[in-house]
Amino acid sequence: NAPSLAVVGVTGAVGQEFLSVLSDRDFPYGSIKMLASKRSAGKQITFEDRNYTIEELTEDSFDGVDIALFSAGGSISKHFGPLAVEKGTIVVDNSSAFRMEEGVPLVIPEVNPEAMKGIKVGMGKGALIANPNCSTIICLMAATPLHRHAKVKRMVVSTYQAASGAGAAAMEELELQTREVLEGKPPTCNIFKQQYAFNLFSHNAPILSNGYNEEEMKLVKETRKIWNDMDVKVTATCIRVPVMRAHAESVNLQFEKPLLEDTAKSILKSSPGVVVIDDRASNHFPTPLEVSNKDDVAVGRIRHDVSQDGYSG
Ligand code: 11C
Repeated sequence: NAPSLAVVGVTGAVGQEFLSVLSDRDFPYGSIKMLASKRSAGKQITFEDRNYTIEELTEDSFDGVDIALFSAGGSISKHFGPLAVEKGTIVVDNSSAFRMEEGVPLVIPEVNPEAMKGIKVGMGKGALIANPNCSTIICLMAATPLHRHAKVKRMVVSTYQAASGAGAAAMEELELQTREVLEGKPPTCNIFKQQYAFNLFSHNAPILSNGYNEEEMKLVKETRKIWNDMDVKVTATCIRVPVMRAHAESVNLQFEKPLLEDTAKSILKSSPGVVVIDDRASNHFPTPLEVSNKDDVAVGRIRHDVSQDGYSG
């Protein structure tokens, strides 16, 4: 029996991605509920040649739902996630609401599927599964295969994050601002409160008392949970760049055991969900435009760090 699904936050940027991934992967489903806020309720949506009416998310939305994909913000997840679980629904939550909660698996399927052990669709038993922040997912897709081989001691991450990470409205504002600036008009700054087009700035997440912003600390804490390694040293600097889709990152890894450049390359080439684009001769490495709308994480600029011991270039 194909499971019944619900998409919570179906009108958002991630909600729309949920639908396109379900379709691309021929995910089997018996029925699908399109859920959103009152504002969008009643609107029509077409998915796989069928018309759906968007329903308002309520406490009764999850009766008979096997799997619910949530991406409507942390407070919606906090309120409705546990209610759905009580109804026997398996909730996959894209928000940060439950990620660090003990007992909630924080999963990247290619990295730690074992964290979901015991959770089964169709048994009528609900569960919460959290997915990490997008910056963590991208980083660990590349770092984990190398970590398994040589054990990461310290990881320094710098991000170049696209508008898509901040949602559909941020993408619209980037486009609008770009037009406005080119036309010599003052840019509309509703989402980020500063000019985004032709600019870049420190990530918009709140700054914490240690001087890091929340986005940076997510990389630190989520990595430790996913790798089940409380000792791994992680630091991050997160930057928003005026790119429409696809985050980029610089990831500097220090290992416990020696790891040759060629070994790292061949490990990455054979890692599921990773593609290596690393053509030094033509200076061709991954770009956001090249990877947008694709599932794989592209890795390039793979090289031994000259500042580290053991470099013999
Ligand atoms: C961004 N990654 O690009 C963020 C947004 O914890 O899921 C997602 C925040 C989160 O702005």
